[in-house]
Amino acid sequence: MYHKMMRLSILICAAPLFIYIACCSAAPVLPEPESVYQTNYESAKDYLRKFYNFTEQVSKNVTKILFEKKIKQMQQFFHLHVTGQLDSNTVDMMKKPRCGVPDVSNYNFFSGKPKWRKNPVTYRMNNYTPDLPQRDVTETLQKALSVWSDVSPLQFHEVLNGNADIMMFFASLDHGDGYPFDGPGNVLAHAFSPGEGFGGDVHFDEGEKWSLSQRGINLFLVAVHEIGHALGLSHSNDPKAIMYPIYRYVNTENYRLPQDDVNGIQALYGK
Ligand code: TQI
Ligand code: CA
Ligand code: ZN
Ligand code: ZN
Repeated sequence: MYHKMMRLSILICAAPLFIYIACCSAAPVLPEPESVYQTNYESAKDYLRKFYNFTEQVSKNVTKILFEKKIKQMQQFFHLHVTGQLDSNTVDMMKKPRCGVPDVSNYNFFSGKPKWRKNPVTYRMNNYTPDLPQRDVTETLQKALSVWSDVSPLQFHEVLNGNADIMMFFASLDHGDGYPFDGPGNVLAHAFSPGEGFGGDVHFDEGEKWSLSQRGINLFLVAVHEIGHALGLSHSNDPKAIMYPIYRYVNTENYRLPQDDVNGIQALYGK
């Protein structure tokens, strides 16, 4: 009985194989499997670079792991069998013509996706830092707000007294919200996600040496980052994003919001 089944299955397998060989016999040479894999691998990497923010890593092993992860993301997106392998369904899908917009972004939201359900959103500058002329602080924080309003339908209106949605101030150590600052270094500032009360508020650590240049801590860059939080963006894993959780100085003249952050704010509020 067992043998009969074996034979049967061999027959079933053999038939399509034979047809396949017969069909392909007209082809001049069968391409070597290895080189097919190589070209697919190279073009798959191009594809993942373009649409899944894949980047080659220094370590081959790390590249391999990242490659598998990105393949899985892509398979998930297209509802393919998620194998992490460059199987034929996946290769076929990659060969299909498609629009040039990446499938995955790196921005993130807070859980529950809090956002402002009003427009304009009000802000108030409650105090200033002695590190910089008052006019520069006002101008810098306004510039940081407009970085976000320039690429979204959001508008910001300043209020000079009373409560505002986004209350901004400089403070040292304990300042009444349960998240005391820590003097020079470490935490530079923090912000609360959109909501009532502390929601949307932005606090800067007066313990830092605030600057508008590369020295000390650049107020503009930190403000853009914190306002991002105050509008509902959490950290991104795109190293180019302003919402990437590592401080890096970039030229702030004619500053343009990185694409990942533009995608993030537009996903939340529209274009
Ligand atoms: N302040 C942290 C931050 O804003 C506080 C924080 C940690 C946080 N996790 C959070 C705030 C999640 C909201 C949601 O990220 S920080 C940077 C950056 C800081 C860090 O002082 O460490 C900037 C402030 F990105 F450079 F690391 C501003 Cl730009
Ligand atoms: Ca600090
Ligand atoms: Zn605070
Ligand atoms: Zn942050």
